[in-house]
Amino acid sequence: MKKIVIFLLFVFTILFAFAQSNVNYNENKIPQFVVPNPLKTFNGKKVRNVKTWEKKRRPELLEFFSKNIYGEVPGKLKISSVEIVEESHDALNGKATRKQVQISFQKDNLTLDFTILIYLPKNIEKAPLFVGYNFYGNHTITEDVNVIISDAWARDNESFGIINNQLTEQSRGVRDNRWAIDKIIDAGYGLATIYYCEVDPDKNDFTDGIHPFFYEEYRKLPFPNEWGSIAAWSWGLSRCMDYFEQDANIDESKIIVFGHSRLGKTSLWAGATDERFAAVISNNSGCGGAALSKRAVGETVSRINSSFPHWFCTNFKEYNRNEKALPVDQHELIALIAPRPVYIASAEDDKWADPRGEFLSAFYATPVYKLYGKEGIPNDKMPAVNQPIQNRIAYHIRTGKHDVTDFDWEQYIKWANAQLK
Ligand code: GTR
Repeated sequence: MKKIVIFLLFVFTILFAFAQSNVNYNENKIPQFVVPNPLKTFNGKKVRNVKTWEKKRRPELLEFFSKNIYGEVPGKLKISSVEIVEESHDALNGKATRKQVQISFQKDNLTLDFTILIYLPKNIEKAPLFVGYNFYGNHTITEDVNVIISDAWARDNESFGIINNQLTEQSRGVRDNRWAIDKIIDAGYGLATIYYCEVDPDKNDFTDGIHPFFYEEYRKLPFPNEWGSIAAWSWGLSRCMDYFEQDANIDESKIIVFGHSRLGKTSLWAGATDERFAAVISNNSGCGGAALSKRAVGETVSRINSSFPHWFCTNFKEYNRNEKALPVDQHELIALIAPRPVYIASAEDDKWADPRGEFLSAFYATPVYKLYGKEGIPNDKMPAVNQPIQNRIAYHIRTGKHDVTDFDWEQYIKWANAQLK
């Protein structure tokens, strides 16, 4: 038995090493490709003004991304009830109000709820707000003992004390380094966060989370053009927005949707599909987020679709090892956010996410922002590390690894101050 295990480990190690060696990080080995022109319709017409962009080009791009990449939401579902399950005016040493708001959905015999943890600065009547998902539960973003621990499914993580897919007290505050709460509140912004697996557990299973609310009984899977998990998480952010519109202490005209990594892919899609979001931040989002797919640097379409078959819609698999067939690329996802402010951020050591590909997307989205008279990224030369470009399209590459740091938040706050005034 022991011998078999050792043999299998050996085989896996070889296979893993082989798979890694196939990852391209070399600029000279990037396939030749043409960057699709965001200002040319699929049947070749030039887009010369905002009207044609908004009436013709934007809708056809949005439709393409919906049906072929993230997947369409198969119907509509309204919030059934909202309950403030906990509230305190004495949070964060007295400078903030904390609210934990449960959003519930009911349909036939199904129920689902998720809890938004909200901190609002006390000295502001109607606060602008950053909203974003977290990876391991609301209680991981702060040491605050009053934050409720979710009982939703969680990926096991021994160092966070997560076993049998259950979150525990042990992980309270373990991710507080990723959420600069004090800086955010001191700058006059609120912060709202939700545990993403409460909306849809991050696993290849369409019978859980919000998905089954949208299917007739005979159906267990979405159609090839229908949503994967990223679209489901984006949908959840829109439901948060529905709530923010009702909360008298929140300025719903200044909601900035934020996300890191897979959740940074999600924030871009949420910003593209829901124009109520005033600004979008996508931190280290990589493949299927800000990075250009056609470069095929680091993580590729086929890799992401095989490691995470549930993130995108089935139609996206058509482009596995076939990026050249894509009539769009991710700069056009950023362009869908125009003219609203959008911030793309990379990390120097996060090669898997292709920092240059993330930067170039921001650059190639610029002509659409220019149509609106807004400034994007001036040229295709990447800025030096830790030297942000902060226009209506903003970009930085910071030193360090795949992560969210105080440096990132300092830039986001400064830029939000300038853009949303
Ligand atoms: C990686 C994945 C990336 C990124 C990341 C994350 O494993 O390959 O696309 O989304 O996970 O979300 O942390």
